[in-house]
Amino acid sequence: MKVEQYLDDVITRDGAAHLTLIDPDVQEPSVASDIARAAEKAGSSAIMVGGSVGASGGILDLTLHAIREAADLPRILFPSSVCGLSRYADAVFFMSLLNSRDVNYLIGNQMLGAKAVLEYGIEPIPMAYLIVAPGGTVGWVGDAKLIPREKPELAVAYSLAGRYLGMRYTYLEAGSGAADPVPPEMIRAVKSAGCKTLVVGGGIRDEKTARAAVVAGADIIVTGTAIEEASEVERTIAGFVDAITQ
Ligand code: 1GP
Repeated sequence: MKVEQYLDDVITRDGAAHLTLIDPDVQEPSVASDIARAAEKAGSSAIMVGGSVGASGGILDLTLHAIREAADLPRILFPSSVCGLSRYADAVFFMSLLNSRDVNYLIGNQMLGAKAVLEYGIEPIPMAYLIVAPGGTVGWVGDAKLIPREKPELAVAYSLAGRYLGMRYTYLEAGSGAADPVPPEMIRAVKSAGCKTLVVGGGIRDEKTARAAVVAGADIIVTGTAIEEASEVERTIAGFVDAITQ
């Protein structure tokens, strides 16, 4: 439980943690390495590596290598399927997309990948992954029955179900690049219902939105698109880190 314990310690110490999401399909490994270096300098707590389409095979391994050379931060896989696993990571968000209609995203890919996780020695962090409208590409790929934004009680019920199944993390996902992030009311409801570690991401583009999510109860904030599009990467990440830990 090294990476999970590390994140717990960061959250206890700083109130919240920031994770930098790198999608290997979006940039060359050399650029991923620049982002990782900037993330470490800016105080981000770990690098999440994954994406809905194309984050697998050689480019995934090369990106993980590039990140390792640039920064000492833990590298956590964020796989969309069994193809998103690699031996060159420290941990994996071992997710079940609880509101998917497709058994492959509920348990099929997990079964196919479990032996590799064991053999590679990467740390599995059990996670209830929930996709909230609008859901974006991941909602489409994962065949999610999107949780309506005005129905926090549905997110609470899924998060509780995940917790009772032994998942210590819940991830409320609005979809990468979402026009609207997860509503604070939904974050508040899920945290109030006793979620241990609550991750929120999708459409968080500015410090104010990140801060509002933490005030509502998020323990971990994930940003990808805002970093990909930033002209000054280190400053952008530092802004998020300051906003959620102040
Ligand atoms: C996507 O929640 C993450 O899975 C991050 O979303 O790219 O919108 O930051 P963004």
